[in-house]
Amino acid sequence: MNHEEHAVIERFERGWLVFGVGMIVVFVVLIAYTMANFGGSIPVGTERVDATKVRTEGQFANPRLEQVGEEYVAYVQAFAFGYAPGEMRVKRGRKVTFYVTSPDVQHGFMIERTNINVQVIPGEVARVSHTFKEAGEYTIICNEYCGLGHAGMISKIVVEE
Ligand SMILES: [Cu+2]
Repeated sequence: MNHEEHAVIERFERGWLVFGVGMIVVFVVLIAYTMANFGGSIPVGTERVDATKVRTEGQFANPRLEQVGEEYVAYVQAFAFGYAPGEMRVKRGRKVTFYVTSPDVQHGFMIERTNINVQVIPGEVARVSHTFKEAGEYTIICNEYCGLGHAGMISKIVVEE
């Protein structure tokens, strides 16, 4: 290989190195942007609970949707094979924070047409939040296999104007 060819390869390599580093920067910026603006749909494990006492003690023994100031807080039990509370109704444009746990096996908590999609593990509380920007009915779906009733494990959240 003569000197000229060598220089060409160096330029070519440098170009790809710059491109590679540039892509890493782009990805880091995109991830940071997503976390800053859409971080609510990233589940936060807030606490541990005794799965055998979920139905009888603590916040989840009284599953509910509560209005707290301008926002909502929901304590949700995902059980085989349903959700409590059942249908939830909220106003459009208000932030809803869901705390979800299971008294039995693993479940999923996915709300269609949103980024809410979390695993519900017995013994753990998953926290996610979402602001519904459009009124309508949103189906909540269990997307983690939990037994024979799994396919019918659905609920809904109604967003009103
Ligand atoms: Cu399930």
